[in-house]
Amino acid sequence: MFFSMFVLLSGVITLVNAHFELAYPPPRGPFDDNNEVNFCDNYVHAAANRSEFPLSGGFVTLASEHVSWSLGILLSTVQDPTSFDNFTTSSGQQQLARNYASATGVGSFCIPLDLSNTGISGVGDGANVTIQFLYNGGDGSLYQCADLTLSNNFTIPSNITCSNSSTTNTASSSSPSSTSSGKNVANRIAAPGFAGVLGFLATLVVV
Ligand SMILES: *[C@@H]1O[C@H](CO)[C@@H](O)[C@H](O)[C@H]1NC(C)=O
Ligand SMILES: *[C@@H]1O[C@H](CO)[C@@H](O)[C@H](O)[C@H]1NC(C)=O
Ligand SMILES: *[C@@H]1O[C@H](CO)[C@@H](O)[C@H](O)[C@H]1NC(C)=O
Ligand SMILES: *[C@@H]1O[C@H](CO)[C@@H](O)[C@H](O)[C@H]1NC(C)=O
Ligand SMILES: *[C@@H]1O[C@H](CO)[C@@H](O)[C@H](O)[C@H]1NC(C)=O
Ligand SMILES: *[C@@H]1O[C@H](CO)[C@@H](O)[C@H](O)[C@H]1NC(C)=O
Ligand SMILES: [Cu+2]
Repeated sequence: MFFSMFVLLSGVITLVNAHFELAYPPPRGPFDDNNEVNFCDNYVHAAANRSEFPLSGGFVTLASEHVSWSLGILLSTVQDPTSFDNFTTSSGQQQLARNYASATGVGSFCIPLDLSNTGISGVGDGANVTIQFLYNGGDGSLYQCADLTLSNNFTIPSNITCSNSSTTNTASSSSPSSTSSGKNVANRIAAPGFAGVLGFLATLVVV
């Protein structure tokens, strides 16, 4: 009974705190958990230092802290996209570099992103574009952006690894992970879970 309360409590608290974190390409600014509900994680202007990104055969990596989630990737060809309007087509629809797709698992994910076949006008060698990640793990839409310069001759450095390492069980997600972003996730999930357990034990003492 105590064990099941433990699992239940830490699970609930994890859900309340969990989000997602873009790892590669680097986001507009340092990850801000509390502002992820806002446009571009509340970094309103494009970064001056854009990341080079391959026009074809690219990939993105992120850490998911929710077990069940969906992800779409919007694209803007505006030099300094400051609003969701700047990520729409001429007919006002979301301009998608990757269609929404659902996935399961907490941990690190690598998602292929070939921008050369999106058919979006203005996407080409040397173009400045911004991609905006739209993630939903069940607690509303969350956003992070990366400002890019596309290139035909750029290859993602080999120290940026593309692999998935996840678990669908949050209770075991504090086990060591092979990637740094995985560790971050595990730490952030473990901390509130542990605090929750302490709170629960404190309640028991009071009662
Ligand atoms: C791309 O953005 C950089 C600044 O981030 C700017 O210096 C450069 O002129 C832009 N390139 C194009 C093709 O607009
Ligand atoms: C841009 O520079 C800032 C400040 O030095 C840094 O935090 C950020 O990671 C850099 N972004 C990219 C895409 O290199
Ligand atoms: C970007 O969005 C802003 C605010 O909605 C709008 O005023 C501006 O015209 C847009 N820029 C482009 C190039 O579409
Ligand atoms: C790679 O492509 C970019 C964008 O077209 C260009 O600015 C750069 O000079 C190229 N670099 C090499 C080494 O060819
Ligand atoms: C990858 O190596 C480059 C130098 O080649 C370094 O600047 C960068 O920080 C490394 N990135 C990671 C994620 O280790
Ligand atoms: C990782 O998982 C995502 C979501 O299920 C999937 O789209 C992607 O292709 C996977 N990546 C690799 C490298 O297997
Ligand atoms: Cu969340």
